[in-house]
Amino acid sequence: MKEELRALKEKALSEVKMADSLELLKELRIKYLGRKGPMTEILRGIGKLMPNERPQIGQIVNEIKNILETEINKKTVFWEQKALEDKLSNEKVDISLTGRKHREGHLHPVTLTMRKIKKIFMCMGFDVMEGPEIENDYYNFEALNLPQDHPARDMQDTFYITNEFLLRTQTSPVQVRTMQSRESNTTGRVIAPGTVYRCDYDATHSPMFHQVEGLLVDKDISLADLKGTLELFLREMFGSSVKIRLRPSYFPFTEPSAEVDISCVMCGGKGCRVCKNSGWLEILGSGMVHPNVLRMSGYNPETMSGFAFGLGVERIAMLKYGIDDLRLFFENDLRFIRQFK
Ligand code: 2U9
Repeated sequence: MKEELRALKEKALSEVKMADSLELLKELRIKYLGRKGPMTEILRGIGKLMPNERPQIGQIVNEIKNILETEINKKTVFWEQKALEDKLSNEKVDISLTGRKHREGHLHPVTLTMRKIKKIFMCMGFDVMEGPEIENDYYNFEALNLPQDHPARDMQDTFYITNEFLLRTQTSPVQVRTMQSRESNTTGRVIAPGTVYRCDYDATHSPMFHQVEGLLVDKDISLADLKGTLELFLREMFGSSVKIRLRPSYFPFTEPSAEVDISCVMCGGKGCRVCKNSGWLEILGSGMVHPNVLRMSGYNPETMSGFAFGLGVERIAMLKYGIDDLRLFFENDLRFIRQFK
């Protein structure tokens, strides 16, 4: 019996020694130490042995069980450790690998142009004012000297929400609201940048576009102030060599009114395709604020005067960057947009 137990011990130990996986060790634990294993069998049949042999055999079996248990546990810890190490090295993040590069975004050319315009006027002491894009007939037309049935309303046909509410065709309502919110006859200089809407669509017009309008009200303001301010702005925008000229024009909200031209930024005034050989480019509209407009906003035109101007941001951006179709700004073609990084 002792000899049998010794052989069993050797066989079990050598199998444990050879075991090279956790699964195998689990099987060996069941095979040798489980309820149906040889050790349990022997202990169960111990009663059949000679009484004097029983304690000795019982002791040997328990010793073998303890030795096997210890060896299986040691090997299990070894293979568990090995599995963990394998997992850690297989799943290791290689921090030396170059990551996937994210494309950096940038501002839209219209935003860039808008920011530049705002910055120049802010440096000249203008406040930036904003207002609603859905306006009513009074602020968009009436208060700007464009009563019902005024023929100039046709040039600013827009999108109506109701008979009274519409998408604003210009940012002038912002200046009207500003004047009306201030105490009568207070001096002020404001610009109103923002989105405006008109029923227009071709290479130089879009149903949605951006404007910056300006208004300065004070005592003794003249056309010379208007010209000086706009000349400074246009030189900052297009370079110090740019020349300007004023041409008489008509706007219902200003009297007198003038279109402002700059010497062509493409040919320097010599004449080219862009300026249609005239050497000049039409850049913005302006004028002295109409007495009716001042009066309707609570100002006294006898003591106060002011000038106003308006420009289309897309038009400025087109001239600044040499773009010949305004629709390119809104088509979201990244090949176009990425050129302005
Ligand atoms: C108030 C009074 C007068 C704003 C002005 C223009 C001339 C003008 C156009 C330029 C290109 C619009 O985007 S565009 O088509 N604007 O020519 N705008 S004077 O005059 C005002 C504004 C506010 C209270």
